[in-house]
Amino acid sequence: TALARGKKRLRWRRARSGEFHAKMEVDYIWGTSSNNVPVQKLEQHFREKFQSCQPEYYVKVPGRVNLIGEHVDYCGYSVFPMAIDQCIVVAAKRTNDRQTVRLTNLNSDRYENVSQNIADISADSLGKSPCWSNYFLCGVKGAREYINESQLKAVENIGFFFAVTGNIPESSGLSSSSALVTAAAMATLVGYGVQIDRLQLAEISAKCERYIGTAGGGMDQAIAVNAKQGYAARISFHPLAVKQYRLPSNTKFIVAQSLAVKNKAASNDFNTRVVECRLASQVIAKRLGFDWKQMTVLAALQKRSGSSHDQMIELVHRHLHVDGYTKKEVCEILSVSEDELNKLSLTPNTMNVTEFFLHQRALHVFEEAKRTERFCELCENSGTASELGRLMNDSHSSLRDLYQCSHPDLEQLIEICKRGGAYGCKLTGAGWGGCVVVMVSSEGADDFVKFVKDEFYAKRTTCGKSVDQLIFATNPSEGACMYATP
Ligand code: ADP
Ligand code: NG1
Ligand code: MG
Repeated sequence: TALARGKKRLRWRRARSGEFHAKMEVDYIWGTSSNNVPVQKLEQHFREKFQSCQPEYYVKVPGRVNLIGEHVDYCGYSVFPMAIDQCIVVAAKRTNDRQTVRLTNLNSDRYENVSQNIADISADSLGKSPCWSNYFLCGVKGAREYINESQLKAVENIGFFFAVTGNIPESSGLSSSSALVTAAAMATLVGYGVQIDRLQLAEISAKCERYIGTAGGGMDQAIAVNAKQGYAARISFHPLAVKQYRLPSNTKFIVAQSLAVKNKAASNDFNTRVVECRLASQVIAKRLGFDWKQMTVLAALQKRSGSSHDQMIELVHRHLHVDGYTKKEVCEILSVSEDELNKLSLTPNTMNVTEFFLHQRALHVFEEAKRTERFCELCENSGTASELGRLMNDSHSSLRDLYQCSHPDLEQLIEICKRGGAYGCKLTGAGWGGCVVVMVSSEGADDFVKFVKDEFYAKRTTCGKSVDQLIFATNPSEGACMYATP
């Protein structure tokens, strides 16, 4: 099938006047890697909630773990993630209920049912609350923004039934949010019968997730859509590009939850980091006499100045002081009023931040960009596990000390992983809790997992979760796919 062969285009049949073509060209063999997602239960739930209707198609989008290149995607630098088995699954059916999306979740104790007129989904309403349905509706909106006026007209009578389930540990840095948003965008486009390229699907999903309020970079959606089974990927931006990489054969990657969770859209911590990087770029640009308003990402600044990573690191030391910057000081340097700065550089939830650590954040980004390049080189040239592990350790130290996005519980877990004989370990995703990713030798993996279970999980309450869900070995999984019911 097109997807199983990894072809670039998802070839969905065009929908004509509301008629659904059940025989799609894309049908993925379901079950081979749906990793304990209860598809049967989802189908039953779908029938119960939606007048005994059967789903017409399913969409499955995986979470991801990032091996290196943390907090650099929104600065324009490459990242190195792989998709995991855990995923979001959406069961879908188009209805004649004009423009109404009805949304239900298999976990109905936790996630409320929602019914929403599609045309009323607005950026304003999505940004008001990071509730689960708003993530989904971001995806629906993103899909509709992608299609043109005449396509919109052709689908104006279509409504949807959507039922959702998933097993990506949420708010833990494995990108459950982006899997949900991307699955929603994909399910909507499939229903509309609109074709889209995988890279474009990744881009529209990254863009529409920002309606929830986080100014993310696009790594999560790019790997969720473009991952290939057995491969990690180097993802680069502007323009978006994906290069597949084999990982060293004698190693295994273990993911372990710190048990501290962090919803990224519920506080301004994530966006504060994004904005600190933006301001660092603009302040250095101003010092160098460039058009600083255009220099919103550090990679653009590097390109404009024609410098190497090391030269950028020198510029950080020369032009950015270690103490925090007040907003007033930034305004003085850039010769703008606070109102102008709000408009040019800040997000609604960072306008009241009083102190910006530009030196530390920019230093992390340039050094992490350099480490990521090195990591890719080592993967290409049979680098040793120790060399790769060292880069992961350095990445983590930098995230903890310069980026200040770790968590005390996660630090304990890191310390135990190191004692357990890891080649390398680091937090993955945005941080402030969430998961660590650990590189271990293949033959030592079982002993390592047992060690961490005894030293970390046995000493904590795990909120009813089985320990095997909290620490597991992971292999690179396949990206987003769909399945049309026969
Ligand atoms: P992550 O690191 O997992 O991406 P985020 O804070 O970005 O964490 O997003 C987590 C949010 O995504 C949750 O609060 C919830 O609203 C939504 N979410 C994740 N998984 C599911 C699911 N299975 N069902 C419904 N909503 C989900
Ligand atoms: P998580 O933790 O999965 O929400 C976030 C961003 C990524 C990236 C990482 C840090 C979103 C949707 N995701 O991931 O773009 O910046 O943090 O490397 O904003
Ligand atoms: Mg997220």
